Amino acid sequence: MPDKKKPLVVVTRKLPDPIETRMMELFDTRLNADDTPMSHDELVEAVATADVLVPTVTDRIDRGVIDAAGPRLKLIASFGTGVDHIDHKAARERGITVTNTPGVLTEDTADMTMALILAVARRLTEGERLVRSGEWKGWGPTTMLGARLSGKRLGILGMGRIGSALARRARAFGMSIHYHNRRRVHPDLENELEATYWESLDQMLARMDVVSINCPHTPATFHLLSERRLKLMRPSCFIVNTARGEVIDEGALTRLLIQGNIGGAGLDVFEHEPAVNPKLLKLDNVVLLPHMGSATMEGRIDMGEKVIINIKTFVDGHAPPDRVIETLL
Ligand code: 8YV
Repeated sequence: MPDKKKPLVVVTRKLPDPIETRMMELFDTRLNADDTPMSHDELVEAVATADVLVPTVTDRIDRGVIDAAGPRLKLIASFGTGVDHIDHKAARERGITVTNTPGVLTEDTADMTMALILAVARRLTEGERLVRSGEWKGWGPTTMLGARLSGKRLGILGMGRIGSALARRARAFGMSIHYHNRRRVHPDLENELEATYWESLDQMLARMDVVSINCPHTPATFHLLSERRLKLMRPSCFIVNTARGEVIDEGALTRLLIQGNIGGAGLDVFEHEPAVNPKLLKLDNVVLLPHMGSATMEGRIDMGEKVIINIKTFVDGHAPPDRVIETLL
């Protein structure tokens, strides 16, 4: 007999085994063993009876899903930091708390961002493709030349946790740090990073060698890098995105890359994931990854533990630590 006091927790995707096991011990947990993403109808069905929903970035928790929630659903404990897949207004109206898992994927995502910057500037994947193709004719003094990172300017769009962690790494590679953010960061952090603040994103974009997107996707950042802004970038500039595809106008970026108005791109996220603009696939100066910025085993376990802590504190009657406050979005 299931313990009636345990909350019914529906997990939409397969999580690491230790997390699923602990959830099974603590809650009346419904797992998704074969990891097939749930359809809209399946999500609607799940929220009708669940006390807690644990979605991921691949689940669209829109107003339709939230309106279908039964009276028991009081918590959406998302597995991930970004929360743009959830309609927060609809959740608030229904009195549903939303939590996420910030902080634990900072270092992994910053590592991947640095890896993408290196990969684009030094033509890593292009070189690898050449060797694998069997077409490599041997070393040449003017072949496979990339761009030196040391001494170059990195413009970080969004100086939050991941932006700052990226800045620390980039400094170790000899890059100088520039940033644009909704708010200027604390002087201590600015001093530590020797970072230059740009109130005007346009002004910053026009002067950078590399631009990295590290801000969340919100209504205010949708297509923040519009065609007009992308055109401000220097033709040699590289752009990397490990945040959300929607922040860049992917169509405009693709056109500008093809026209040679942008030097290269490293993209871990896409506007219409998992679809990728087919024209991007043909470009050599583009490195494409399948949204794996935070994909380490350690990170996934830390994320799962955060989800568990959020659920446990909530069902024990306390405010969960990682509540998403709508006004901060
Ligand atoms: C996660 C991410 O893997 O946390 C985020 O915001 O983009 C990813 O790195 C994903 O969201 C898990 O739901």
